[in-house]
Amino acid sequence: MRVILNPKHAEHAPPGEVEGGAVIPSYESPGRFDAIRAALEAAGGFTFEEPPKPSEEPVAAIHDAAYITYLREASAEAKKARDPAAKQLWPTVFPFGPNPRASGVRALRGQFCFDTYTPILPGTFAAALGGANAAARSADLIAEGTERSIYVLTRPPGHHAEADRCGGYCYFNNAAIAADRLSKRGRVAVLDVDVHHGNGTQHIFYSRADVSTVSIHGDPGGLYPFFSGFAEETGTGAGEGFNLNLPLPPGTAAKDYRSALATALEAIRKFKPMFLVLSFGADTHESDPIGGFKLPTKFFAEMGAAVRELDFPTAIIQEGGYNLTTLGSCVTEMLKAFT
Ligand code: SP5
Ligand code: ZN
Repeated sequence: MRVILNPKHAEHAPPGEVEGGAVIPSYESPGRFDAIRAALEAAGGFTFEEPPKPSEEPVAAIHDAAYITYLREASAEAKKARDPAAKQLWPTVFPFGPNPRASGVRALRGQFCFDTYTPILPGTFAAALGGANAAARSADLIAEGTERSIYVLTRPPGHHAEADRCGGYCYFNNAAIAADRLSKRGRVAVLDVDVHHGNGTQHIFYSRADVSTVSIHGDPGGLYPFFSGFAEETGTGAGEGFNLNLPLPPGTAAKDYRSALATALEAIRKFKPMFLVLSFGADTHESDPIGGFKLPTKFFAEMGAAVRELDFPTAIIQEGGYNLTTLGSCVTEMLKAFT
């Protein structure tokens, strides 16, 4: 299987994240990428390549121009700063209300971001752009029929990123970029199995009938992102009926996950897409430090086989997964089903 790498991922390395008013080590780290790559190399059967020289074109198809400019300029500002504190841009205020004014840089940090998990660092723009271009490349290879399935090894992840906001460790929505590119050739289903609801992907396609979004995740009543991912969210306008959320309680194990997966796959079959994008997070694993689900490693092979059986050309995009010891095996088990 061909693996498209984000060659710039390590330029984004958050020094920490805020939890309960304290700074703790960031769960989303460059070591995640290295762990996955090492596991795939050890397993064999995977070839690694970089996308062509990155451009902003894939990103502009999904994200607002002002947001892209903000990320580019804020990253450059952080790079230029001498004061170490000014090399990390954290939002502190989130403008809201009927007439929010967000022109100054401190207000913009909160206007273009919806949480405290997503700082802008000197290399954030380059790293996010590298991932977006890797996702675009994967979509193009799938669209042309060059590959039947392909995997994008990237971080930071993408599925929480909205058209005009970062959040949840995500800056550019890699899966949405891939899905939108594929949608030029035919209907696309996005299946999101990260343990967190992909609010960005849902929102981006919420009113579209040509891209259906299906997600299995922890009930947002108790799990991040808390504000999105409830079963009642089914799409709007022309997109009504093309968004399916399958929230599951904390502690969900293989048996209940299997039924939800069957429901998701059935909905995708009924939609009859030409292409599939799999937003793959391994944070459903029983060892994940923030997920709360109880899937054993061997279930990832079953998940891969079940998705493979749909038999659509598939771009697989890496999202979350935060236990560095088990992450590589989860990804490998899942991908081996496609090879
Ligand atoms: C792509 C992705 O998986 N993003 C996830 C963003 C979740 N951020 C919230 C992390 C909160 C961690 N809380 C620590 C509690 C551990 N017991
Ligand atoms: Zn996640």
